Amino acid sequence: MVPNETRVNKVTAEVSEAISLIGNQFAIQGEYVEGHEIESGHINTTYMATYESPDGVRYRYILQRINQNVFKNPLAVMRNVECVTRHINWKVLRVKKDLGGQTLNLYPGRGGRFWVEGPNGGIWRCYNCIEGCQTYDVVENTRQAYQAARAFGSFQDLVSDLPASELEETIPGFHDTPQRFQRLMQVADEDPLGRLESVRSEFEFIQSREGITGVLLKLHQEGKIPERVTHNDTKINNVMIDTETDAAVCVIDLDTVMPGLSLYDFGDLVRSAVSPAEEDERDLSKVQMRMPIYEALVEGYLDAAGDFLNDMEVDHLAFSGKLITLEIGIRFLTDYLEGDVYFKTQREQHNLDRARTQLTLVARIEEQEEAMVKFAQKVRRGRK
Ligand code: GN1
Ligand code: MG
Repeated sequence: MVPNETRVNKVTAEVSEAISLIGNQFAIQGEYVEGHEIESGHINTTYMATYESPDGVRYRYILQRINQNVFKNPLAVMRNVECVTRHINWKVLRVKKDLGGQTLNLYPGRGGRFWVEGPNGGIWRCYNCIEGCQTYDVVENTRQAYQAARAFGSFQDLVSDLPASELEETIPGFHDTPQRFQRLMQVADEDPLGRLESVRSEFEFIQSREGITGVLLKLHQEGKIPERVTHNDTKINNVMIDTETDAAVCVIDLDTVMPGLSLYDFGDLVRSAVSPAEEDERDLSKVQMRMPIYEALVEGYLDAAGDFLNDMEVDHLAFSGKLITLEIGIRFLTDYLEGDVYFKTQREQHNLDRARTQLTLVARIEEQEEAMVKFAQKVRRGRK
């Protein structure tokens, strides 16, 4: 994989001081040494804080402020994360005794909860830092794809006995693709910044695919695919990979864990792994659907989750990749038309660049969709 080299940034003395003020509110040992900013994801603000214990050993912690523009009820997010991390830790220790990897843990804060309020407001939580690992934005080979998919399949397995009713729907309609489509139509109608004309072809590409947006929700309504506890943000850089062995160690970013459809989780893996291009690549000729990577994703996911996914789910693995790629393309384009109010951006037209890679990938998947469907069915037959 190509490591995301820009993940850890230096911070000013002022920010470092602010990090220590937050960190010192959590039950972590030692004295604050330094802080760094982590460029992770498009949503939350994330820092790494290093503490030194009295015997001179340094420990690192992840401090994260929940983006309340995105998560309107941050305490519900925290309740979900607490529930899931507790369940996974229990299950890894008591049921899957062989896993033995690192898991995500929350540290208690002042006030007895797993979050504290920052000096300038906001809800912060503190996680352990998964050591010896890295996240990656682009998959380089099939081994890595297999590992990542197996990790998300195992995650699905780990939470399979957690009742969905324990979790709150923190972002209603998060993977309601028809609703995402309607929202784009509405924003295009209003066209607040007059950007629609410049994205006419992207917009029409999406419009012509309205018919597929409701396929998975309909299968669910018809009782053909079940609701499960799902991760909902299974992009490839949400798996911690062991720097030395390339083994997937731990799935991170549990903010969107909610009741949902497994296929959206598998689909997001396809979206984020099959192309050798970054999500915001401007040279669209680099956006490709690499069949061997897709095949490794199917093998890895089914090795971990194949025993409980039903035939209908397996039949739609390829489709799910196309659908969520379209969905994220819709969301990036909507945000571009609205003036970049949701996803963090680093440059002009950033969301438009992102939308374009997604829509190009949809087209690349369509070209090979039939073979992709057949492959998943073949693997399913082989497992029976
Ligand atoms: C956001 O947290 P992060 O940046 O990995 C988004 C996902 C999108 C993703 C696209 C809460 O995820 O839904 O798939 O960007 N998360 C939220 O890269 O909206
Ligand atoms: Mg996320």
